Amino acid sequence: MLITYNPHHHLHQGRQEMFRGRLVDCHETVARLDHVLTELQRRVIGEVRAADPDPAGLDDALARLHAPRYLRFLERAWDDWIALDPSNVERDALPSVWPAPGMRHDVLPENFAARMGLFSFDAGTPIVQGSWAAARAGAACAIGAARIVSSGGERGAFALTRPPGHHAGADFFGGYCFLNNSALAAQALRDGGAARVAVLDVDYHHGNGTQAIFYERSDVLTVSIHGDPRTEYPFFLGHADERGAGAGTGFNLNLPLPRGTDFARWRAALDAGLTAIASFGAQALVVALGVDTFEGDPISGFKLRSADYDTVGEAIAAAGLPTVFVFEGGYAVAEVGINTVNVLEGFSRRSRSP
Ligand code: SP5
Ligand code: ZN
Repeated sequence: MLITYNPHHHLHQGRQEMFRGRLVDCHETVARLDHVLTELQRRVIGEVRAADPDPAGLDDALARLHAPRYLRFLERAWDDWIALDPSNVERDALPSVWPAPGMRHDVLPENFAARMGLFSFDAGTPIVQGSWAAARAGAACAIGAARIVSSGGERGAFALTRPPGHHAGADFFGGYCFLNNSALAAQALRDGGAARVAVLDVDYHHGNGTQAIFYERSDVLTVSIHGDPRTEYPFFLGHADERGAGAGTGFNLNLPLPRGTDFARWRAALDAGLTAIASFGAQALVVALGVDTFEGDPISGFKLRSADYDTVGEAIAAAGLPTVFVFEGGYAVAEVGINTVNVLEGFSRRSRSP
């Protein structure tokens, strides 16, 4: 399989995120991706290549799924943050005020702090000077991987990118995410000729952004296995009764599991998700690959062990679909590399000898 990484990912590194009334060090770090790259050098899974950060048609592809005024906001965010107060150059940009339901979302505030609130849902996702460049190149990485799989060049590809994407919606950031890389990869597979595409989100946290983007569409099935939002982030979406709306009714499947879930129970949910993907008749698959389901993850609550990830990769390969893996969460330092590469190794082995 082909592995492409975001060559500009290091331009995004937040300093602190808001957590329960204090600022704590960011969990979403440059080192996460570097751990995966190091492991990919130790165990050769396939060619590792820097992604083209600015391929043809990138901005049009972004505007297919994201609102133009949101993209403009992101592009100018750092300059606007400095314009708000020149001493802000020493601080990451974080929102602190949001429009509640019933307040106006249609009027774009002139005040930048207010605009940040309009386009976000948490105070855990700092914007820094290089965030836009990193996020844009990261989206390019995911779209590029999908285009390679679409063209039949590879059965599988891995977009190794950060910042992650699955919490970002059409017009909001949050959960360390700005642009929805997995959704953009799914759309690229559609544009490449797959009539039905499935997104399988195995990150610990519900893929609320991806669900929202495709909620009323029947051509993209979204499946997410995640910590029950009654107790787990992102809290306000991801329940089992969310099945899609309008034309998309029946094309969203949430499989929430309680904190503390072990691999046997998680694996049963994976099988249910893969069964739904087969019944849907998917012609291509995007895996939103978060490895924050690991027992040692510092911010999550499932109990998967490193060896389990190999089994996950095998099970995904057994679906027999052209597959684009997109890197999402996973925060337990070195094991992030081992666990991610275990998935890819299981997938590759099973792909070669089905
Ligand atoms: C892509 C992804 O996995 N995003 C997850 C975003 C979770 N953000 C909230 C996490 C708050 C956890 N803080 C724990 C502090 C422990 N000292
Ligand atoms: Zn996560």
